[in-house]
Amino acid sequence: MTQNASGDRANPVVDAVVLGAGFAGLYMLHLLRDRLNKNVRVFESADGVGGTWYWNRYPGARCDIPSHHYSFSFSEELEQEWNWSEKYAAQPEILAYLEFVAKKFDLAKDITFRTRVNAAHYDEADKLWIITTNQGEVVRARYFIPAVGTLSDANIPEFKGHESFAGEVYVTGKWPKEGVDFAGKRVGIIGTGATAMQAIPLIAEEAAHLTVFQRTPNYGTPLRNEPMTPEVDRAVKENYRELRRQAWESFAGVPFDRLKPSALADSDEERLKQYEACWEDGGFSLWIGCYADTLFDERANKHTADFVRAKIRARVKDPAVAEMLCPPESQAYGTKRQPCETNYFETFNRANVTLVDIKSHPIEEIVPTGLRTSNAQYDFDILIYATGFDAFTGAMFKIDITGEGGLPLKDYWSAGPRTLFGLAAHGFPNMFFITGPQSPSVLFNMPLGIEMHCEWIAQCISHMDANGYASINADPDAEQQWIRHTKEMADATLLPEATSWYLGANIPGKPRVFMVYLGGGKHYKDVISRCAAEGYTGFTLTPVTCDALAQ
Ligand code: NA7
Repeated sequence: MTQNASGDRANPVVDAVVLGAGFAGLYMLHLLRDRLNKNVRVFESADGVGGTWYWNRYPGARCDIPSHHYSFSFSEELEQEWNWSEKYAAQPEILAYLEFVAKKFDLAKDITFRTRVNAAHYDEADKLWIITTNQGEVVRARYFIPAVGTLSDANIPEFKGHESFAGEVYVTGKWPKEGVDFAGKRVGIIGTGATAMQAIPLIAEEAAHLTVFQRTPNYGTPLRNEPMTPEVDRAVKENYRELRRQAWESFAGVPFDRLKPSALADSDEERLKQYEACWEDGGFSLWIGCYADTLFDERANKHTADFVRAKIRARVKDPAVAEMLCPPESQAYGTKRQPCETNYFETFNRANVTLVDIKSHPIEEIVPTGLRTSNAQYDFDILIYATGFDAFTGAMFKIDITGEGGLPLKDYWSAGPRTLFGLAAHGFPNMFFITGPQSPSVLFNMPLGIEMHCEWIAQCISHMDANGYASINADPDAEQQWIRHTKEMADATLLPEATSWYLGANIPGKPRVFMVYLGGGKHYKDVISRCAAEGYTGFTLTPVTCDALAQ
């Protein structure tokens, strides 16, 4: 355990403070405590574990990577013990899984729930992080690991009059535990992203009327969820190591077996056959498992876009509504996050659903009975914000984090995140991010990406212990090189052209910087593994001083 370097008895020193008890916080705690024998405190604002899967309880919330893949791989016993009931698990089941993990590895006893960390300041003299909670507790820690999630800070646009609505207001990313009763109610929902596409069909089935306010149409494709059969479950469990190996070999941490190199190399007939097969497979198959050039080449991309638009037109009866739901040619396919849906487009064939185009006629004001756009007023009893997140940096900036010289992280990142591998930032020694900006993060299977980062961090801490290092700090040159490399990888694709949250384009005033590493999970893993194997090249490691050892 870390020495109490400055002898401050009131504020104990622990080895590590971790923020958040989602996939990342849970595994980080397990690794540090149970494998490295560290003294760890985890702080979590909710009253239970789950992170993203604790908060996102809205109707229809489920993963869109198959459950057998969207789960921890570190424990074969856990893999065999847990039984998924559906191909793509719904939120309650993923939350139950994380609760099961917490229980199995006895994690809750080291998590302080209902507690938010307000500040984390690096003390250069003692090489410790001083962490202050909203309960007034101060903890000093050698390592600070904010595992706060990439999509955890809900974006709630401040429309004029936003507090004046007299009915019930809900935010998808902070959905009430007790659920919402839509029966007989008129509901308005703002947003048509991946979240809204999951929620809208289910809300429409219950509500008296649902009005959908759409700013940008999206290229939704079918998820094709289905119940898990004992045969499929058995086949996966007998072959799990090989499946995980394939996942690690793949670009996004989930294997697809249909991927062909180029849409342009195929004839019209072959291409249609390939698109139809991927469409039938469902999930992300069309997006990342179909043609390798879909997200790189405009002509290849246009073929997919045309295919999806034709599908939307075939599914929506009213041609005018179908056109509103079709993304325009100027919007490339898959450059915003691919939403996976179940009966989303058919929902607009229902008599109790109205689609409103708020790009042509923007929302001007929220009023007590509903909202007013530039050309009409809409009244409802329930208003839902499905307006996404301040991704990557939002949750981090809610905490007053300062590094060397008292520099706020917010200032260091004022022109966009600056990291080495999305794992660390120069001037913030002994602080690690999990699936941070400029790592594959949201474009890689999250549980596996989290494992990769937690294991790298644990290995790094173990290396520091073994070699008598007190601190590790990313070098500015290496960081700059990584930022440049991340930009180059993104610029080789069509993704930076979209107004997506990958770039922060959904948040007014946020710098437009592409925040995901697009070199692929396998390559990324090789890069960070090599860095570790070569003694943490790109980082400066500072030895424990004789003074500190003497205490
Ligand atoms: P998204 O994908 O950011 O979608 C948010 C939606 O809300 C999208 O349709 C936005 O339109 C709309 N939005 C956001 N702000 C406004 C304002 N001010 N006015 C009107 N409409 C607005 O978030 P999701 O929660 O759906 O998905 C996030 C990720 O969570 C998802 O990809 C999964 O990884 C899990 P826009 O497209 O910006 O015009």
